[in-house]
Amino acid sequence: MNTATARAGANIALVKYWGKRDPRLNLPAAGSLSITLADLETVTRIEVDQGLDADRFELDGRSADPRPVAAVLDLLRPAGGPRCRVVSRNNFPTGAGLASSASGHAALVVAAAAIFCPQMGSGDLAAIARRGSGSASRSLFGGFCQLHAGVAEDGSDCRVEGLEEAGYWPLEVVVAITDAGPKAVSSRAGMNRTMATSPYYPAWVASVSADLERARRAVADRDFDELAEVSEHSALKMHASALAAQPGLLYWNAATVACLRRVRELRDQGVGVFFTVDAGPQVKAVCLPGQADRVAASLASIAGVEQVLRSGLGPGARLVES
Ligand code: 2P0
Repeated sequence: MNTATARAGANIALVKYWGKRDPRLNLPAAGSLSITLADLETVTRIEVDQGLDADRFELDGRSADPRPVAAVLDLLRPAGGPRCRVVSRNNFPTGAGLASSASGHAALVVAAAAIFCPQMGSGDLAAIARRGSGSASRSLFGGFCQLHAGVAEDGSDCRVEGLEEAGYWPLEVVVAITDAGPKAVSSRAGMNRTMATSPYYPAWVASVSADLERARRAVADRDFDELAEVSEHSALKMHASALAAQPGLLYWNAATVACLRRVRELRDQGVGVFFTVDAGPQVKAVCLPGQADRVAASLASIAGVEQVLRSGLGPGARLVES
């Protein structure tokens, strides 16, 4: 096969990943638990081109740095294997804290494996996606999944466990975009700085396994109130550890804070909704089925909210017939 196209949804961690136990192998210091989105996605086409002497990468219609893409391709193709033309498109703002690196790497790995390693199983694919971006391994799975950090030095027990498919609990996500521009500090740089300088980082890592247990149980019981509590706790704790870095990482703006407050007001009024925030200023509001219209209208009315996106939960990364 000389060409392959794959699509992958972004994912939103409810128990966050923030920090690594091995930066070289990109092994997380603690596990994470996420939902995969249906409607915020990356579509990536790879074409082998024997005439190229280096990989080419086009992202959202523009030529982009091919090195991260080449590094992932090198994990899948034979040494000295052919170079590729990679064309990738996100249907949502890139690099703004909306998990574009997760969906992007997941789509890339699935398409590249179809060309170079068609027999590869999902566990090995997830490990390669993780090397590209820790959160990407979670976008290989649909619905609800958990990334286990493992303890083995070679990363062999760092794996993703599918918990439930998307239809098990059809939650909806409303994303309030408060600044669609690229963020000032990447997730990778931000977590490295937190690991190196935040006095709260050890406490963050030590507390994640209890959050994972709580979140798993909440998903198994479809207990929304419990999932809301543990998810908001995990997000705020991740940001607390980042705020305590030197210099402190402040990913939020005024509209971010206004959205967080609004989500809590709505919940106090009986609306099934909770928030989470990643390494950027956007707020993701996770809603019980039937609640997203009200949540979206309320967040859209906040000063500084530029746009509101919506998504249901969706499947893991997959090939597209080309
Ligand atoms: C997460 N984030 O669990 C957390 C919460 C952002 C905040 O995973 O260094 O791009 O490539 O492994 O996966 C974003 O970090 O970091 C991320 P690398 P990645 O979704």
